[in-house]
Amino acid sequence: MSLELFGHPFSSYTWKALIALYAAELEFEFRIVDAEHPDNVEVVQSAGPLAKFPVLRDGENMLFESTTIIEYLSHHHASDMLIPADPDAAIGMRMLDRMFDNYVMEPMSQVVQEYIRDGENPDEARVAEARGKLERSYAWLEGWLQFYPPMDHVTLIECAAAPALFYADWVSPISSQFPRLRRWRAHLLQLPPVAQCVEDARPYRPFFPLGAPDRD
Ligand SMILES: N[C@@H](CCC(=O)N[C@@H](CS)C(=O)NCC(=O)O)C(=O)O
Repeated sequence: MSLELFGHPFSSYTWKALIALYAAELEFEFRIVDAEHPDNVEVVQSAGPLAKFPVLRDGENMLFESTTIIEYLSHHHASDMLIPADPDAAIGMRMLDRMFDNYVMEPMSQVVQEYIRDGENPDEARVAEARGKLERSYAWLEGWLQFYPPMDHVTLIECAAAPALFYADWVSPISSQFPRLRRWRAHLLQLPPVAQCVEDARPYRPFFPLGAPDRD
């Protein structure tokens, strides 16, 4: 039975799962979730309580939550290449995954949501608070990167980091105060599985609520 991923090419969490699928060189069907594909929307609605994507279908198995999807792919289809089988080695990786989702993706998406709510008149206090959180995360990552050299190998960390940093930098540019983080973001974007996501999402850039920058 073939793997099917339901998501959208411009969605950061869809990228997270796509990067894993591309890195493990797994065959899969991409099912776009949009108004023109109501069947795919229905699958996503039936998978989890809030109809969020990505969703992975593997025969009888239906999974939502990008990290869970990567855990499943790594264990069942990729010989543990995305998350080490050794529990201790995996703990640090899972902590970083939570770091990217909760402390980078979340404040980035708070800013985006504020512009979706009212692009002309976003709540400046909320935007400033979310950008402040991003700055604190950038500072933490700058320190962490002393011990984590850029790798060509893709793990759960790269899957979570690449989309989070790609869009976070659009919302709150990573300043020259954080040279290691800037270099690592550039490194991540040129990894083939990530570059593929960047290219496939390019046609949707005009829909970015803050206006997509003319780079990347
Ligand atoms: N924690 C979820 C977050 C998924 C998520 O927020 N997906 C967004 C797209 S990037 C979504 O489904 N948005 C549509 C909606 O919330 O209705 C995961 O890791 O998969």
